[in-house]
Amino acid sequence: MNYSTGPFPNDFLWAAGTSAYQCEGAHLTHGKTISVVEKNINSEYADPSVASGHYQYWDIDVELMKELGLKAYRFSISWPRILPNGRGEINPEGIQFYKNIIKKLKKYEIEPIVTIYHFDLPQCLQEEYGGWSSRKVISDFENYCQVLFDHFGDDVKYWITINEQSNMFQIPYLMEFDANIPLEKQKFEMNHIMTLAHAKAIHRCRETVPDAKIGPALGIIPNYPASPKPEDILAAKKADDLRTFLFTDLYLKGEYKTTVWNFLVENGIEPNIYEGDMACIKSAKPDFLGVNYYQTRVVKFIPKDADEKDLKLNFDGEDDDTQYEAIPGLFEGQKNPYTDKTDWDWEIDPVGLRYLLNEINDRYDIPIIITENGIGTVDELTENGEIHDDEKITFLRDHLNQLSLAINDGVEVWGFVVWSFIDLLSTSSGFRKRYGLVYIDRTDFDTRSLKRIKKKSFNWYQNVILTDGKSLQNTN
Ligand code: BGP
Repeated sequence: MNYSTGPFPNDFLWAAGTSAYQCEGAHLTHGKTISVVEKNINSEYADPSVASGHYQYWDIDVELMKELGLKAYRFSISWPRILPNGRGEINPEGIQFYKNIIKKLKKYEIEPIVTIYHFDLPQCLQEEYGGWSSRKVISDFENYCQVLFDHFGDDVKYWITINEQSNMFQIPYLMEFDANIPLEKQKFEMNHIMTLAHAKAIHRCRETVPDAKIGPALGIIPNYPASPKPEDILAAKKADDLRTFLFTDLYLKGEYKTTVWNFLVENGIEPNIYEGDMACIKSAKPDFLGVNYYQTRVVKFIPKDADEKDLKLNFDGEDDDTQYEAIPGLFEGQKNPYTDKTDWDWEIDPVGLRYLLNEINDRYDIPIIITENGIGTVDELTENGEIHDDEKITFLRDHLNQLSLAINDGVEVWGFVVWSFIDLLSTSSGFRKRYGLVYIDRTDFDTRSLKRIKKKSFNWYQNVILTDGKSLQNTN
């Protein structure tokens, strides 16, 4: 890679991102069928039928990307828009929709980075065989990937296999589980099946689009020990093993981490591994690791016999993120007294990004792209129709500065995707929580004009891109 004299490489991909169900709308029209997440998301406030109106206004949106100066745009393709029955007949309108976007991106020299799977399994496959709980999904996913590589492979050279496999099983509305099987057992079985699907996607990509780069995007929350107590230090390590390195070791080394495997066996929740599974996973080497980074977490040790009533297993997926995950015998999350919090109580920790990137680099020595980073805020339109989202600017500036320090530390990072390009349906909180550089004129309950309005952060990021990050050293 060529390094410039500035803090970022010359060919750094300055990007922004979205995902299909969060921005497109038109969720049951133009040949598309419903996905699991669209069916299960809290419909009281999160209605995917219109979302950000991107299906209708994609053209305006790409014009705005050009104006912003984006070098790359990360978006996801909706499986049920391409294959309404999960497999078989292809929806030509779906293909055309993404072809139009890609064509216009290429015209403006904006590199498409395409996520193959961002939470949206076709609901029909869930009903037919239980979705990710069945090995049948692997060949359907493989076939879906093949359709994408065949139709878009000439123009798309960056592919993300699966978004946030690490979080998928923790957030109830992203998956459907069978009430008759112990939950944790199902989760790790599904995780194994999904890892195989990811591996198959890489194999298909190598065969069909050999000049493309492909890798997964993980949501990673690094864990800090609550104190210098040795038990707490170990608890943080175990939390990282279970919530991060389980996935990175599978993707990047093709192995189950021994500490995690032992934990799974001790609890009788290990997945079934068939002959050939691990060879398939190991031989699917990603070109890069995508990292979605929002926050860190503090954990302390809790004994096995801790009072169950006080324990919260996993996120509840709703607004109240102050409910911390706790696993008796391993760890319990708690608030960090040293970091600021977002309006949704997420820890704001730019230094944590540098820490994480160094950690990954030391373990795996693999090129990295930040596939998501940003902050959800309550943005208000002023009387003049402007949005002064200074909190977002500060957040992004601080994280980008830490990113440049990580690059200086020797970590190879080739791109940064602001989450998100336009305001979209927050996975947990609808339109109250806005991540976009571009405001969408709508609320949770009123779709209003869907007008696109550039926020202050849009102009700020435009300048960052224009100066290749050199403006970061200055002010807002
Ligand atoms: C990641 C998802 C994104 C996005 C983001 C913010 O987990 O990949 O799709 O939603 O988190 O999360 P939220 O919208 O819940 O604030």
